[in-house]
Amino acid sequence: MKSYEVNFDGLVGPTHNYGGLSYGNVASQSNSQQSSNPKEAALQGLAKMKALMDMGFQQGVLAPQERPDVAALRRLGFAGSDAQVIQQAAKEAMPLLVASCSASSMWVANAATVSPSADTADGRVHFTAANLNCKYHRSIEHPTTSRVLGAMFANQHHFAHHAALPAVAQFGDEGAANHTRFCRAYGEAGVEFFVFGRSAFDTRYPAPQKYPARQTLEASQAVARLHGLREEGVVYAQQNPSVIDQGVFHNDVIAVGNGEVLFYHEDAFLETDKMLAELSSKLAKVGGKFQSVCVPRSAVTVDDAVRSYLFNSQLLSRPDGSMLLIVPEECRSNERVWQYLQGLTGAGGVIREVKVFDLKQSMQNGGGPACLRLRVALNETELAAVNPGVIMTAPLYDSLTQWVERHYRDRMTENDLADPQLLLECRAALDELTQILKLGAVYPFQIN
Ligand code: SUG
Repeated sequence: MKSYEVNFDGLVGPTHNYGGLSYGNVASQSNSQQSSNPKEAALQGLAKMKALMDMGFQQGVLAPQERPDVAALRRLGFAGSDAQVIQQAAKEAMPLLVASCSASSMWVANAATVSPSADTADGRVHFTAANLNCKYHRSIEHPTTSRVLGAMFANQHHFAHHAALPAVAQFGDEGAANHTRFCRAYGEAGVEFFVFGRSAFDTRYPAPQKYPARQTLEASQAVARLHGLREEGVVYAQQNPSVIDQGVFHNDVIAVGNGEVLFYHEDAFLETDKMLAELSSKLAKVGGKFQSVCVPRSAVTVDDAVRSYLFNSQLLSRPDGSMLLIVPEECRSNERVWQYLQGLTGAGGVIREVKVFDLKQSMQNGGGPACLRLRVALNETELAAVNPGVIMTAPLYDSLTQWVERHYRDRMTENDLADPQLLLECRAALDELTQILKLGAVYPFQIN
């Protein structure tokens, strides 16, 4: 049976703004308080989805969330009408209003961890929504994420959904951003690679000194158990704490894998040789031949990687077996990174082509091409069971583009977030979106 990797991209929500909310994420911190352009952000994302679809890749779309999250503000003690809740929060606790307005659900690599049916004990595709509990503005995403994923992958015969892990730092889980899967073919059993930043219960593991390690070993292990993965099909590795301290807040900022290939920075992991050997032997047991492409620090420093987002790229398989790398424009403007990429594609290895996309609106908050997509490997039968409303087509691209043009503002600052009218605009837009994507009622304002 045919199988595919389907990339579901997060549609940028109408409140996209630069709130400076993510300590440890260099771009988020350095662009704090700048004015953003939600319309441009959404159109940049849609352009990438359309381009990948036009290249022949399977592409889907994941809906944004209801923001401002008035219910979250009410849980923090703000009261009255919706407008009063927003105004009171703006007056007394602006950082909380900003957090409740974040469009951070666009980075759907953090929405969930997904295990394809070929890896799981019950032969279903498993999803665990990420609790994202390291940052308040992200910790409020998972209830709606679960409803949206449930509406997209509703068929219980093929899809199993798990609630987010307990919302404490010991089970900090950031989803697919710290998870990669290696396989010979998408429909065959593979090796799932979980990368964690620290251990919550075992003091033998080192931890970063400056910035938080968002993913724990115990969270990754819990996800592997929930999904029914075989021990032989799982490899755990620790991120190098010193790169977390340099701004690598997720592993997908320093490594990306696809098929039988891991593309990574020399400083990305601890005990790299042991980890590569385990990946290689476990992949061999399911018939695969592991290949790694290491980028030496002498060619690209960790700082270059963090600034350019070289590794936050999409590594995609082409029909001839070679691979294509989708990188952000920031890679072309970094001389060393661009030179490295020229050498890489010219060397006759597996990665043959690089395509550049302008995702500046998202990049300024630390979200590159890979952050914007959730990968779901599906066989033909499973793909046919996905809600067809969320699979990208030329007409859907046109409808979504027109929807963005109609509903989005082209400038957003803190003052705009305090405007109660914004909530009404967003709800009107999202109500229409659920009809376009055929999701049914998924937002708090639609179900309460
Ligand atoms: O969680 N930025 C996100 C970026 C997530 C990128 N995802 C992956 N690497 N997979 C984060 O730090 C910034 C929001 C603000 O500051 O307004 C933010 O949430």
